[in-house]
Amino acid sequence: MKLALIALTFLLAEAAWAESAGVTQEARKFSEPEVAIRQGQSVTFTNRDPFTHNVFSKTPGMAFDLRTQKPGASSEVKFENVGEADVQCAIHPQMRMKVKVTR
Ligand SMILES: [Cu+2]
Repeated sequence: MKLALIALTFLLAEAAWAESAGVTQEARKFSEPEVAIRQGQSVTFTNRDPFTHNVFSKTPGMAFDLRTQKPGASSEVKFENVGEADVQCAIHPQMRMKVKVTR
């Protein structure tokens, strides 16, 4: 039990620092409240809903806009600057998450 917990902790730490992170949009929600990546890494946003989303961020230095993202579509966003991006969906204002980028 204790070992399993330690293994899980390692897995989670690994996931947080993976080459790139994946976030899905499903049931009008982001799959993660926040993801942590390193400068220069990417986050892939995948729409798993049967309707469109429009994921974007207006955070200075980290802004992007995926525009209309159709069901099943994936888009990769590369983050070149350190900081904390507030990510939202223009169609569903309740959808929010953060991308934390460190050096
Ligand atoms: Cu949406």
